[in-house]
Amino acid sequence: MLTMKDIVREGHPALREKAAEVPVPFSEEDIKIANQLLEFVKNSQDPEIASKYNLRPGIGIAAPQIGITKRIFAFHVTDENGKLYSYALLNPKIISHSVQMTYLDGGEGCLSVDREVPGLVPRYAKVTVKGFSPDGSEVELKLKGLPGICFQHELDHLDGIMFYDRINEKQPFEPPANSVVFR
Ligand code: K2U
Ligand code: NI
Repeated sequence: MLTMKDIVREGHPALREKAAEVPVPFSEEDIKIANQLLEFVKNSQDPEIASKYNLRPGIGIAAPQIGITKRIFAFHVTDENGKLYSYALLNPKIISHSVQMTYLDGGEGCLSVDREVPGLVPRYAKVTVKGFSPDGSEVELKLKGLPGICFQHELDHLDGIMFYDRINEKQPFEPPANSVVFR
């Protein structure tokens, strides 16, 4: 199982590369990576496992965060209505998005960033996304709220973008134009 020692931190080149599309049909190795990422996120939210293995709680993680520059990430997150979104996705993409923006009230953090970076991170309020599950089936989702923010945070990791790259340097707490806060 993956633990915190497998997670690379700021300064590691994998966090700044554009990750490569995963060849189809998916190899056993790429399927294993996808499943391990989802297992990590689930474990990190299990109080017993997280405490036993000292895991930092997360709702998502991307392959570049374990040093693998492939377009794979996982998320395990519940929306404001209690609907669980639990997916490992290969070759994920945003196929459309709202004009309206949002941002997480307290700003964002990252499993690869061992420091607080204050400021609001602009995200699309609603996204329509697609990707492929490890079994090869196509997944298309309409996401908003925390699942939508999480998807965009993880997709950024596949493009070498860190959340703080998106914070307004001059006015870090200025709400983005045309945005609604997510609390
Ligand atoms: O990619 C990662 O480093 C995991 C991130 C994902 C994330 C960060 C900010 C906003 C959405 C997703 C976090 O460590 S997960 C920790 C967390 C938990 C609950 C709410 C927000 C962030
Ligand atoms: Ni992150």
